Amino acid sequence: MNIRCLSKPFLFLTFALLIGSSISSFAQEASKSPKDVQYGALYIGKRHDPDMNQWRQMRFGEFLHFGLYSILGGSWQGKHYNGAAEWIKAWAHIPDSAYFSLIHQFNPVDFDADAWAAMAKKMGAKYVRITTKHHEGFCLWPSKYTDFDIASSPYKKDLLGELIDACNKAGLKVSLYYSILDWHHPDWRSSIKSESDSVAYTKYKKYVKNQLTELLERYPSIIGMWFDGTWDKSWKNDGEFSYKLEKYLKKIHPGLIVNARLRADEYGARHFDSNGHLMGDYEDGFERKLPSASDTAVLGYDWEGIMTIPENQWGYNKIWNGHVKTADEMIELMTQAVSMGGNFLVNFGPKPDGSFRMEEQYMAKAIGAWMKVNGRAIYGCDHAYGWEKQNWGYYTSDTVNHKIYMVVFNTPISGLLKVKSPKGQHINRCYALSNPMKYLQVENIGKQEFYIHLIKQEHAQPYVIVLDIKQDQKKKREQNYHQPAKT
Ligand code: 16Z
Repeated sequence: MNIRCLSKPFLFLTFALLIGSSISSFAQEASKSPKDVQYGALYIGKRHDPDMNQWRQMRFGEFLHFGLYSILGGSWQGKHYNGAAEWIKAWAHIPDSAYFSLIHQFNPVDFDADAWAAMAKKMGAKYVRITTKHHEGFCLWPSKYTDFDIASSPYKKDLLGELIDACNKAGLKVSLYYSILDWHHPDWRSSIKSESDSVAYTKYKKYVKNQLTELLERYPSIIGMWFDGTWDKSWKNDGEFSYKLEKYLKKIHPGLIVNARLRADEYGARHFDSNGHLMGDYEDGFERKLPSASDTAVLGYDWEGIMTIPENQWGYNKIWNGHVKTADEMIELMTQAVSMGGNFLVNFGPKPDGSFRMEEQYMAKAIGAWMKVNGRAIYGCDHAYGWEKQNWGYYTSDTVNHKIYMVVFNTPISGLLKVKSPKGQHINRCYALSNPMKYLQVENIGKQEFYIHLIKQEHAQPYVIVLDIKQDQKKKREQNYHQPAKT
């Protein structure tokens, strides 16, 4: 069997197309002349059912990449590869037989479902997403549709099921990653060039549908599916299939939350259909980067950013080269995401024995300590409509409790934080979240413009200033809108 991996330059091109497509221009262009799209968005606008509302309120989650690649940790035959560790089969041109034989070494003896759940919980995550099957094709649950699964490894047990139970017990929700691209399955194709390709790929799509049905039936508590590996022609050119698949999954699992990457419409448009409407329930293109803090284009739909701790490693890599993010940097990225109305996930790549490297343990602890004190500026918060971003950091808003949170990352030398409030919103009280009894002076310096006088100017960490807001009844802004489903 040939390695059906993609070459390096092609990968970068794909990546640019996949992640870099400008959403705003897409939406603008498409809105000019509505096209007749049969396999586009299932509905227009944001979902406001209880499942989606809950998902949006959670705001912060943990991503886990775990598979056969974890065993190699970025090394093959004495050579280390700095590319993303979960792609090592491609970087090191590992032959199928050698790579797929890794299944006989998969034995995470130190895996402790409760410990994994506790780590996510302690970090302050509200949901966990794990790779059930990455591009390599190895399944982290015992699947009746393949032997290339955990049941056939020395570990044997249902790691996925154990993790889901432990997470649920700890009060965490679970979403599952599933790759359409599959280097192992004999019927997977990147493109359809012959009748036999077509026959094979039809079988492969049946396999996908079977496995997804199996996952949803085995693990009924899961809240979402996150699809990856959908950029190949074979998949993109069958918009009808992914359209029907999204509908089917939501029918057998009502409330399921699906990322936009699953879909392509019949014109091959991905993420956003040919009329500029988001397909799936949220946009997922914000991978290792976030929209800029002034990009209002993202406010019309739900979205989620996913972040690696090192530059570009999802699966376990023994050696982290390049810049490794600190917890404070991660907290800033998370805050930025929430300030732009998005969710945020931090990725972890457990070691092959099922334990976590020190850097990851430290990251989880440090974020958790911050979230314990400041989490209310994140959970349940949204973009602060009308509050113009200032240089000290980011606003988030809790409209239920009428609070605006100022998450401060850069304290001005003057000790004065500038605030411009939108018309109709009045600052009743202002205080540091860490010291709510001590009100801070709010000096009016102009029309809707204020200086908040800090008491303390030295801060070792990002901190939160709270504004209690009173809003004029007549100026109440409509923050989110939802148009009824098209189908
Ligand atoms: C080259 O473009 C990419 C970059 C990352 C193709 C796939 C991916 C995969 C990563 O392996 C990881 O699972 C990430 C979430 N996913 C998009």
